[in-house]
Order: sequence, then C-alpha cells, then structure tokens
Amino acid sequence: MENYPNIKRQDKAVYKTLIGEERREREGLELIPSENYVSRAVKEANASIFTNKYSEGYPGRRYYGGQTYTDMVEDIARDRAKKLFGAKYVNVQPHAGAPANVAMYFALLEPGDTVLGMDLSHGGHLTHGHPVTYLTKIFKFVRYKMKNVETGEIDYDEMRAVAKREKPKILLGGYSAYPRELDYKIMADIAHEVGALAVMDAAHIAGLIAGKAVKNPFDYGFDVITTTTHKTLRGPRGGMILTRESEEIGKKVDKAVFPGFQGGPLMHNIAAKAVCFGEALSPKFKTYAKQILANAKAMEKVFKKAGVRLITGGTSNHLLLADVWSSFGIGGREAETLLDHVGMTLNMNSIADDTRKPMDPSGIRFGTPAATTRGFYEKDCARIAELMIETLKKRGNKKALKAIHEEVKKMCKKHPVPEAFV
Ligand code: DSN
Repeated sequence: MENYPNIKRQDKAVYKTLIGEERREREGLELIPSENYVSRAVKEANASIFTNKYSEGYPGRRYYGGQTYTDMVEDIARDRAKKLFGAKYVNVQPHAGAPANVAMYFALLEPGDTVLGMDLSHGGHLTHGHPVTYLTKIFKFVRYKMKNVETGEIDYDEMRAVAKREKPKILLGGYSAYPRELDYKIMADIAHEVGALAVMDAAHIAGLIAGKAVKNPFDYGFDVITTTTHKTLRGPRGGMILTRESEEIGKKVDKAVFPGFQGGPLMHNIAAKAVCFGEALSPKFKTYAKQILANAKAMEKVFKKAGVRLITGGTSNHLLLADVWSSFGIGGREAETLLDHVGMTLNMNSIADDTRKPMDPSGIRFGTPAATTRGFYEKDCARIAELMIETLKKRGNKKALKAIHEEVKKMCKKHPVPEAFV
C-alpha cells in the first residue's frame, strides 16, 4: 500500500521526512522505554476528521455547536479509561504528560503549597519540580530518595519524616527512570496521615497497570493518577488525569484543564485515545503487558551475568538503567551514539547521585515496550542485551560493530513492525 499519497503529490519535502522516519522505525531496534508502535487503527483515528473541530468544554456542555460526535467519542474515551484503571472520574483532554501534571497541580494546590516527590536524580521527572521549570516559581518541591541505590528500596521512614515536617499537599509517586515498584499502601498512608493527597504519575507504567502486570495505585488508596497515553499504553501522544472516587477532585481537575490551563481539546487525539483504550481492554493486551516485563527480566539476567552495574540491581517493570561509566569506562552520550550506529535506539540518562553532567551522564536507559509490540520474546531480548554489551566492549573494532549491525537488521526483518496487533 502506498503511504501518504496526497502528501507525496503535494509536498515532497514533508513526504521525505515521513518516509525516512517510517524506514528508521522499521529497520532499527527501538529500545527507548517511553516509545512504542501504535496500531493502524490508533493512527487512523489520530489522523481523522475530528482535527477540524473546536470543542471547548466537556460532553453535554460545550462552547461551540456541532458536538454530536465529539461528545460521543469523548464519552467513549472516558468510559473506557475509567474501566481500565478503576476510576470514577477522568479527564482525557490533556495534550501530553507535562500539561496533565501542570493541570493536576493547578487543580489540587494553591500557590506556595508543597509537593513531596521523588528526588529527580533518583528517577523523578522534570515536572516533579526541576528548578528549570516554572512550576518551582509557584509551588515548593521537597524530596524523598532511594535508601539503597543498589536495590532501589525507597526510604519510607525518611518520606514520613519529611512529610510530617514539610506538610505537603501532594505526595507524588512516579518516575521516568526508576525500574522498581513503589509501596503504594505505605505512601497513601503517609499522605493521608499528613492531610495530603496521594498522586501517582504513572506515565511510564500506565500500560502495565491497565494490563494488570503491575499493581494499580488506586487499589492501595491513591487519590489521583496522571499519565501519558503513548508509552506502555500504546496509544497516541497525549495525557490524562484519573480520579479514584472524589467527585470534588474530579470537578477541580476538569476546571483546571479547561478553562484553567488549556483551550480547545484535540478531538482527533481523543478519538485515538478511545481506540487505544479499547485495545487495552482486550485480553491480548494483558498478554502484551506481561510479556514486556518478562522481556525486561531476560535483559536484566544477561546484564547481571556480565557484571554490568544496573541501578536498583535490576528491574520490576519495563525499563533498565545501566551505569556504563563504571561498567565500561564510557559516558552515556558515547554509549547512546555507539548503540545508535549499530541500529539500537535508546537514551543516555543520569543515574542516582550522578557525578557527571546531564548532557553526558553515567547511564543509559532502555526498555522493552516497543520490542515486545514487535513480537520479541525473552530469547530475542536476551540476545539484544548480549549485542548491547558486545557493542560497548568492542567499540574500537569496526568489523565487530558491522557484524552486530547486520544481526540487528536481521532481527528487525524477522520481526517486522506489525500493521495491527489487536
Ligand atoms: N520524555 C519522557 C520519557 O522519555 O521518559 C518523560 O517525559
């Protein structure tokens, strides 16, 4: 099938970029743990007619006419999301993960209020209070950390002590580079003891929660979950805010998203979210989510056997963080480039208490959501891990690197990116 026939006819320059990206995604091995391949159905919805429509407001109470079908599709998305996560209220309009977090803060905090979140170098996200964000001009962010970087154990005693001292309004869980599960029960208890809300930024693991491969924070008393829809959840780029049961919080979230923070929702994107949630409700998605974990474990085994230092000692989810500086004597940037040259895409990443700079940190972060969509199983992922280690060890050996690249290309040919997988 000819892709993009109209763009090809009308706009050669843009067409070239689309074809190039298609080839890159097809021929290379995608190991960035926050990326995935969406189904053709999700892509169709995301490129659909709804892009034409303005729909400020919510189903049944919009500021423009002509909302018969936008109301229907947003309701489908909301109903499916609630079912997936066990939430009473949901807002599917945030354009991405960062806007979802900002709207969540605006909904639940007053200027000057305090948020207790994961230390950023221990896996937290920019929107959890990095000094470069404007959020830090409005709210105060204080930190908890891992007690033991080699096991990933969080220091819950310190968390409780800081919570009692700082009296946060939000106790924030969630991370973009932490490969372990949190103790949601302890966290929810600490939050509620000090009068805070327990909020989980589940952007990375939303698909694992939806697929019941990991625990759902709502089952342990968390009040709110924010997430993206495009990582393990395998939907279009976008965000969402879920509220477990408080109508008051649900209403505050809706007000904060619109009119508080955003304008018109991206209805084509919401249609694609609806399709994604439909896929995630299928039994096949549970199998997929479990396989992501099994594949990450298979990679962990190879790295551990080779004596590579993994932050937290391994993984309990979809991602791994390796200290390439101490294990191979190279920085994360060089490792990222080397692996890119042999067809494996991942990202350099700071490790806990990193002594190197963010633009050339000590670590690399990688994971299995996209490879699992592609049909890789444990054996394939173990081989990927071996090839990664060989690449880093034999970095001066052009012949060896060429052979590795050939093998990666062969693996990608054997497991083509599926057109539709549900
Ligand atoms: N950029 C995302 C990630 O890669 O984890 C987080 O926002």
